[in-house]
Amino acid sequence: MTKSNSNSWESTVSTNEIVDWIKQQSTLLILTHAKPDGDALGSSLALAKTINLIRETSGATSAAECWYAAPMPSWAKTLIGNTKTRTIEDNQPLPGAFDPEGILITDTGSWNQLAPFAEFLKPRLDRTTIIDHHLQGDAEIATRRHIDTTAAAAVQPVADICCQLLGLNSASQLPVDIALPLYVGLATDTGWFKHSNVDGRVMTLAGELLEAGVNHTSIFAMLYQRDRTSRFKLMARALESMEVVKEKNAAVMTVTLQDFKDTKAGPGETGGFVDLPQSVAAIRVVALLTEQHDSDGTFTKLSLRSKPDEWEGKPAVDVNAVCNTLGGGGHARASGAKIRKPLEEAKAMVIAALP
Ligand SMILES: [Mn+2]
Repeated sequence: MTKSNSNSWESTVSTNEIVDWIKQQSTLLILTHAKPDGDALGSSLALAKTINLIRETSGATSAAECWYAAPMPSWAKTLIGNTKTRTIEDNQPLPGAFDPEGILITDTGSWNQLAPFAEFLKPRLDRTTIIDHHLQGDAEIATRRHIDTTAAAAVQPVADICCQLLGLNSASQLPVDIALPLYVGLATDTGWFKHSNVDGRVMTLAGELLEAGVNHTSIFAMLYQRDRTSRFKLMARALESMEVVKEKNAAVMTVTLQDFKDTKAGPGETGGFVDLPQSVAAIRVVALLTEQHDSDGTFTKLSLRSKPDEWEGKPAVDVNAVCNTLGGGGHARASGAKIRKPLEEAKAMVIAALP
């Protein structure tokens, strides 16, 4: 039995209690981490679509909307459909007039990842609820938290909430436009059902979502077969930069602002690069360092991945622990950090932090 404590990063409410809380809110704003991925978009949109469906069928007008901090993936539009969303570009002020009764945050609970919304959120923490599956977060953001670190994706607890809101026994009964974003979150956070976080619950939910009518081949094509050539040129730069360190067990790749400029690729086009060197037998840890720019200047974004040595029985490096020492975190096998240092300096710090 886990104890509930309002100050530590653990669950304080069940999904049933979140369902009751949602029903009491007349207007809801749904937020997720900046630069949203499949699980961030999937979890937030499935909730918004479910809440709005209930309001529509009961005669009231739609009342849930999602705000996203750019950049957005190119396929986001297909998932969004007719759901009310707002994308906040870098340095753009947040809409001041909207004052939602409740705020739901999915797939994160850390200030780092919610920075673009911080000024809006801070005076409204008492009306905020978090649904997440990460190992770390800032508990002060919401006293109502459902954190399932055993879930592979945030869409898992969200699917449960959507079913409860609609009075369904199984996700196979969900409308397809709600099943679709859930499937996207589940498939992307598991690396298309191949990461260590896949278990029976993941496959059961995936099966139910397929029964609900999700077309998985068209989702795969939408997510992974619509790249621009600029992404390939950038990928070549990243692979070219690869350095093998730590007795050939770790690979470090860098992508510079100049690489983006030369290849005409956008900041959203580095997805999946960090997974590539893992196909090398000896490589057990991969670091991708991306040079980025925001209103506070240039910084380095770190992505870290690890894999166990299946032949010699060595466990995977806990990259969450490594990222913790660099001010970041995430999951044991997939983590990240935002390092406010120039690329080369950040690279030296990362190599030093690796076991
Ligand atoms: Mn996630």
